[in-house]
Amino acid sequence: MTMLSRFRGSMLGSLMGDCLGGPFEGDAVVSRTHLNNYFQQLRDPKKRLPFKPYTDDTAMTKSVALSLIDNKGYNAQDMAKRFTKEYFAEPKRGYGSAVHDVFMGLRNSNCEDPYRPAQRQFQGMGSYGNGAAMRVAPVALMAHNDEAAAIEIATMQSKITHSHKLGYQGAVLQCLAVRAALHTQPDDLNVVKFTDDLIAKMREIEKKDADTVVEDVGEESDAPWNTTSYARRLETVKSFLQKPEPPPMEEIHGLLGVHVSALKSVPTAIYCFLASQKSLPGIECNNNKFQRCIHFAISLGGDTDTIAAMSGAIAGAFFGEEHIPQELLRHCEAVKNALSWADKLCEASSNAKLGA
Ligand code: R7I
Ligand code: MG
Ligand code: MG
Ligand code: MG
Repeated sequence: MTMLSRFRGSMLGSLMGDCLGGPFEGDAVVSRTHLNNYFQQLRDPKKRLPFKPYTDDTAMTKSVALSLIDNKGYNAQDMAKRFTKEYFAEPKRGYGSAVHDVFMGLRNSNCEDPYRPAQRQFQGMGSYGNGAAMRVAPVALMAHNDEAAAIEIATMQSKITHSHKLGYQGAVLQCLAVRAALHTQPDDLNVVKFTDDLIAKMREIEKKDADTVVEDVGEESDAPWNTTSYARRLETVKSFLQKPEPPPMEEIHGLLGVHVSALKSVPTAIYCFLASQKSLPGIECNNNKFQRCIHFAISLGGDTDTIAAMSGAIAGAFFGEEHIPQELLRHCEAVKNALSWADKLCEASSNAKLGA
């Protein structure tokens, strides 16, 4: 499989998760039978169905992709301007409820300091929403040869809207997951090892990010910060993957989450990708593992567009364009645009000078 196929798969996967998951955002859970029916109808060429528009997840992914392409790397002010322009052109794409204030601040200051408005969010704490993670896949593609640059750019692009540690760390984790998928041969995937590698990387990042008090505590302790650790959440992912079947929905909701916060959605998206390598009870998918992943992600309910977009970006990078069902793609808005972002990212990534 070529890298180009994986780039295209990742951009299409993210788009499809967003478009097909969008109608269910906020539902408590979505019955798998209902979803079997939904996917069957979508695949039926005779059925005329309402078009599935993309939401903020894709609107922001577009800005990240085009900014990286046109600048041959990361340019904070340019990216902030694109986010702002995109938002005011189409504010009704389902954006998070607080992020509007960031775009107002950016517009009013002409993006002079592109990080300043985000720092004011939530009484100066910054947002820990999943908005920086949901749009990060182009960073993983652009920096597919350079992990340090991927981490740096994932962090900095987050801080334009999400300066809370959990906001940008979630984006870093999602970026690392897409990169890992890009570099894993389908026959070589070991879901536990995939998770262990991410755990090791997040431990490092969390250690570096911890304030002094936390560093003194040591990583084996039960200090409160550990309950908000991505590495810890990924341990839960691993324990779920080691069971013969996914745990009951309440356990997935309680221990991983399906929330608009990055902490309670990014590990969940990674879990959806890894769990859907095997058949899942109640999910019909014509043996297409990509479709199974999107189906499973939506079935969890909550932040369905975002969790499906994030797991779709990972699954698409892993399986490549060829595994993404055309019958489903034809319902999604902006497929041609997503393909062009992938193609340009592929070209730009080969001669990019990275570093944020
Ligand atoms: O993170 P963000 O861009 O929203 C993305 C979500 C995705 O599901 C999209 O599909 C879209 O529907 O929205 O936007 P923010 O407004 O920054 O964060 C989203 C929400 O997370 C906020 O509206 C809050 O409900 C919550 N949140 C916080 N709550 C308390 N304290 C984020 N940060 C905080 C916080 O610090
Ligand atoms: Mg959305
Ligand atoms: Mg929404
Ligand atoms: Mg969402």
